[in-house]
Amino acid sequence: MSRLIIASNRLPVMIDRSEEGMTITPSAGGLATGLKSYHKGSDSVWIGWPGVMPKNKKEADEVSNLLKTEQCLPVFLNEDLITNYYDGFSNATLWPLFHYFTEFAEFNETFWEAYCKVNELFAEAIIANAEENDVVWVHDYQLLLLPNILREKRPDLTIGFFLHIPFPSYELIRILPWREEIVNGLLGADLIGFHTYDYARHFISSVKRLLGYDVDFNQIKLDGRQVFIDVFPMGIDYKKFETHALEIQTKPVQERSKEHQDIDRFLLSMPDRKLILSIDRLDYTKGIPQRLNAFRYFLEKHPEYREKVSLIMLTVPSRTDVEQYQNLKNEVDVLVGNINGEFGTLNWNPVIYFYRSVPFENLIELYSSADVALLTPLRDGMNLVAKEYLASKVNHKGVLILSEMAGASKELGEAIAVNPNNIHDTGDAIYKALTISETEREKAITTMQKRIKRYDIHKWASEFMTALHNTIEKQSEHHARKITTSIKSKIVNEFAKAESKVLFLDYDGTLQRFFANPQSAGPDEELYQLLDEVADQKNTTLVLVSGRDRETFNRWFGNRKYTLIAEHGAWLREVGKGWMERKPVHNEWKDNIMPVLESYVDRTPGSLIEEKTYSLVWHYRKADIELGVLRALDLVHDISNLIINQDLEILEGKKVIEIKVSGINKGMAASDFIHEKPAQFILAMGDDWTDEFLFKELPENAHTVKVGTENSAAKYYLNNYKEVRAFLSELVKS
Ligand code: GDG
Repeated sequence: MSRLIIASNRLPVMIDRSEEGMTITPSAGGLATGLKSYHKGSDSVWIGWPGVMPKNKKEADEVSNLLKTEQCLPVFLNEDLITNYYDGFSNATLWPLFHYFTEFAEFNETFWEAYCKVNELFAEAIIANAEENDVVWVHDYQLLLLPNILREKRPDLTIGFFLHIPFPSYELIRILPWREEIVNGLLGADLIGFHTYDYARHFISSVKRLLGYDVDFNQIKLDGRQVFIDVFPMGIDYKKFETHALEIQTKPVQERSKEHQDIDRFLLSMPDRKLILSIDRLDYTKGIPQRLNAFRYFLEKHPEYREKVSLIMLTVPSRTDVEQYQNLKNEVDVLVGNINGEFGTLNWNPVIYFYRSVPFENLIELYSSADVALLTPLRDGMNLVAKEYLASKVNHKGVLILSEMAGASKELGEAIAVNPNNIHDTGDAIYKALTISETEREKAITTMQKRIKRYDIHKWASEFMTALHNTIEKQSEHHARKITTSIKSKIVNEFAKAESKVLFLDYDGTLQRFFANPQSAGPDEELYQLLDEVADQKNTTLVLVSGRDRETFNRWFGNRKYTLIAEHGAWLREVGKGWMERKPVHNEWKDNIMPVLESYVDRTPGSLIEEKTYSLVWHYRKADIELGVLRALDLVHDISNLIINQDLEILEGKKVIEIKVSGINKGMAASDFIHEKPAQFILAMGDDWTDEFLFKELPENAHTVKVGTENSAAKYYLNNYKEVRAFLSELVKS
């Protein structure tokens, strides 16, 4: 059975150096709790940075031994790597960029090199521990390159990836100097999970725009592999919060913690006292100054609430040595001081501000006491605090005000949604939260509670793992027809024995890779040599059959010993002879179609028209990828209406639409050829839609090979042009 290896920057336990030596404590995060059942349930292992830098081998061994008891393995990072990989590329480049704070994003070559290095170190640690076919689940933005490093070194592994922060729009990603590397890094995974559909959609758009891969719904088609993209909104350990909140509520007042008693006293000191709560790390993504300004606006607009409502703001220190964070701290300190100075009284502080973290017990007390949670990040991957607050409101007396920019807002539709940049809107939401009717409040919270109770952290983790295992099945379904060693040797044997042989080979995408500019896609020396060898085989005819125009084909292959079929079968040129037209031309239709295509070129920058003897072709390979696909759909619709009863047909190829005289296709050309020159051994290979005619028309005994992973009438498939070349060289070497 395959084992699970989890990889994340930090481990679910933390190691600290104390006077007695190293100590180990569990970390409280949602991820650790959620994956615990998987982690502990099998002989799985969790790999990550333990949080300390051992001074010597003895200390390193001590850390490793402690971690072993928790099924964890360390990746040790030195100070330099922490500065450049963690503080640098992760937190000063990716974090601001992915949260739409481009002005804070630093692009620094040293950061990048350290980031690559640490991703390599993680890969080494995983590979050293991974058995064949193990499953690896990689987490978050610190390890974006890891999936592809693993894929290249260990293709047997099943790799999942989950991103905990937003994946931003392509407009942001395109700024990054290492954008292709980052997107390619992720594509090493079999399954990539995001919190929301928006993040998934942004990722797919970046893949299409940067790398040009075809995407079918939620599958990205790479050379010979598919990557699945899906949405898994992370949940919390609902039961844990609910149970603790129940315990706290039922505790007699005198047994409650000092902090809880303080809160109780505050609430009871005046009738109608209300508490609004916010909890976050002190980070510029959290919208803390905007929130304070909204609270000030609320107090100005509703003086009747003065002395009645306080905002408890728990702000956890974070990245304290970074300048932006220090500036933010100063800004928040000043704002809190101003509001308290302006509105406060001897008995009342409008903002109760804590700049520290609190133990879990106090956290639950805050959650269960607060009448309103005011969570207004400017960007947030998910925001678990929102869910934790809801789970802790066991008496259902809570209202959630939640930023539209938090991933959680997609699931928590019953919350009061605000745009955190709109101070007035947020201030009015506070008023609404305080005046909402009891029935409405209870209905909203119970609906949300039901939802997040059902899709909790355990469900989240198990859904991801199930989806990851399903990708293995889907990939293997697809591999059923892959040319295996035994199929290959069968074909090679037949080829060696046959007395007459013909090979029909498509050109673009089959023998040569795709180029953005089709004119640059001429044959390279390696290909010429290979094709010459094929054509030189005894009793063998090599036929190149393509949609290309005959002038180009003549220029590339005119002096070679290959038979050429150009323009989808309209023209044939046998070795040593001139071009022969296979069907009389009727071309008057072009005058009607050309203006339509021209109007599409005008409206689709980067697209172009090619005129061939029997056809007109609209290419959109160089157009904006999404616009191109949209226009192609429209074009097919427009042209279909125009060509009724005209003996014309439309072919949809890879980023091309071709309108051509019907009855001319690669299949008919090939079958006419076979009719004239029967052969014992027939092989046909092609990657495109137009090659399907070839696969369908050839006799049953022909070996037909699709290049690529799409559905096909071919019997077998190979992944890409490189595999085709390797296959042909084996054939000729036999
Ligand atoms: C990433 C994404 C995404 C906070 N203060 C205290 C405390 N906390 C706990 C909360 C909660 C967690 O920290 C913070 O939740 P976030 O949702 O902000 O999660 P992060 O791990 O910071 O961030 C985020 C998340 O990943 C999950 O994918 O939601 O968008 O940025 O669990 O309870 N806990 C204690 N004392 C505190 O003072 N004990």
